Amino acid sequence: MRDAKLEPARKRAWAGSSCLSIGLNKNCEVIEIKFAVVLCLLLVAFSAWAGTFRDDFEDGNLTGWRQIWWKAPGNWNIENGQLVLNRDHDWVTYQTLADIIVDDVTIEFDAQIEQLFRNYAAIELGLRTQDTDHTAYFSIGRWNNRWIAIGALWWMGRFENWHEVPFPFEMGRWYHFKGIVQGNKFTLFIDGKKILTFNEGRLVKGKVGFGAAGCKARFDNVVITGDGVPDVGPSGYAIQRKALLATTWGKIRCALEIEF
Ligand SMILES: [Ca+2]
Repeated sequence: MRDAKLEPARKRAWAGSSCLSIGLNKNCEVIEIKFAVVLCLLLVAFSAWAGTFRDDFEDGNLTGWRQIWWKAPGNWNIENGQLVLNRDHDWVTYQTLADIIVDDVTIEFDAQIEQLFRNYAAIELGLRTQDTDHTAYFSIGRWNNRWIAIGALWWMGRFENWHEVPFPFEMGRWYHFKGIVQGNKFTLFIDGKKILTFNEGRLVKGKVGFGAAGCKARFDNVVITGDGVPDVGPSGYAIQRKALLATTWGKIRCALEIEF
């Protein structure tokens, strides 16, 4: 590999400084290898530990998202840089970050309800969604002819830990939704204002996403931040996956080249 090309003087200089920095000269080469491996692992680990996934849907695809639906899949389309869901069904469907499991996380996005189809019609934020029987969530919309914001746990197919407050939702108006979970605390903000919060300790990790039921809804500018979330965006994976892989490989190669 790169050892044949590495300049001896450069290698010696780095080796000397590394041994000096840890105060050891004996078995220097072994220590160097360990140091390089640790450096490599740290770089890779830090790149995976925390990040921000952004999607403004301007590239017209849903790469990186995976649908989780209750009862029936949804009809999702991207129109003019917005994600549109036509959901003439009482049960919700989500788009979640594919293959990403989170514990503490923040999800925010812009959304509106354009048309009502059912008596239950709402936009939802799914937090620590494990499957269709286990999720914590916020729901904002119409429930039995009341316009409310709900925070609850859907646990083994039942509503538990239910919290609700009146919320005068306006049809056709864009809102900025933000859901945060830290430890056991779940909090919902709408347009920067705290709407409700609740504590729940039964779900410690899961997927993160958004969706709707009983209406035609529009979504845009999704931003998800948290441990285990990759740095991607502004339009999801389509234009960034290559760059992300190149950056990660660049970090690994850099660490290896220093040593070998
Ligand atoms: Ca957009």
